[in-house]
Amino acid sequence: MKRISLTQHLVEEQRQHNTIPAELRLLIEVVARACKTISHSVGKGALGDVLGALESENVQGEVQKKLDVISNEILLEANEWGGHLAAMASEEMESIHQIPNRYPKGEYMLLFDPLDGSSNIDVNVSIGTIFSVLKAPEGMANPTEQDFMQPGSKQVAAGYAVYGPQTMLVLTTGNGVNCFTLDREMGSWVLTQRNMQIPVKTKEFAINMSNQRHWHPPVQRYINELLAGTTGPRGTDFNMRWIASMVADVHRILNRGGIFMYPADIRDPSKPGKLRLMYEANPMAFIVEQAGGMATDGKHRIMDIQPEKLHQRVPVFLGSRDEVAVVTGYHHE
Ligand code: AHM
Ligand code: MG
Repeated sequence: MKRISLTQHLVEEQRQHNTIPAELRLLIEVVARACKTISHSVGKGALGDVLGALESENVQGEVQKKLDVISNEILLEANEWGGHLAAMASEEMESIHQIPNRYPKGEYMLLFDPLDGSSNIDVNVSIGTIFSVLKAPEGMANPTEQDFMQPGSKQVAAGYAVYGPQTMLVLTTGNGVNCFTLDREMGSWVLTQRNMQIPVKTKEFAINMSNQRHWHPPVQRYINELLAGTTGPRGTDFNMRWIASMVADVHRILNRGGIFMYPADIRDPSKPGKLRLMYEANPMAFIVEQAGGMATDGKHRIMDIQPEKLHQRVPVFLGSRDEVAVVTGYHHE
């Protein structure tokens, strides 16, 4: 098999589609390199003294794990000096991170969830990094938080790294979705899946069932119908998977179909769901749509939502098109 590296793939994509300017390519390569470093720390586990929690909490009041903070620092340090970025934002930081004045500034803005699926860190289950790239407003040397408030449809690139039995990088720049596997001996990303496509139909769903009693009626109805099996309205048996790591759940869905849901519920109207629009929902929605799937907040296309806050939460329904359409339809009835 001819090995195609991440660099070669991006250069070829630029020649073919003209959508990856050199600056964006370098930015993606720096993010990919940071993910390699995070993968290395994750792989060390207790031997690298990276497990366990810190005393600190992040802006959402969640206790930070050591690896959350380590991964955040790796991404900040790797991306600060390259000259491709105007600013960064992270799930782990309250406000945006300006590029220090000692470095040149570029035209892009990077957003990330440095380590997604934190509850899995200490039990050696797949976790990941999610990122999204936006353009800074023209001529803006020091973007403000307001400049990040762009709908997901404005993303120029999005991707995730999944740290599982293998470390993989899944990436879109708007011309389909491609997957790279980290060759640990060579330290390079090798293209292993081209143009990933989510099967349109599925018999597999992913949701945290322990919240069932709190869901709104459209979600109750949809899941009850799936659970009813062959004698129910869907006339078929559905299977369930929940890794509690969005990256790993989405990765499974990209490969063999399925629907992933993290709905809002009746408990706290000020918290519409758990997942964050800018670091989780938007980049995953971009990837899923590019792979022929669908992503909504129950009512609207996720990538059309006009963000109001950096750490805004949204309900998420994404994956195989036909199933996302059904549950979205129930929200409109
Ligand atoms: P995190 O960013 O704090 O890790 O939280 C996001 C994660 C998702 O990866 C996953 O889908 C979800 O939280 C799991 O939630 P739950 O604990 O309800 O199973
Ligand atoms: Mg997360």
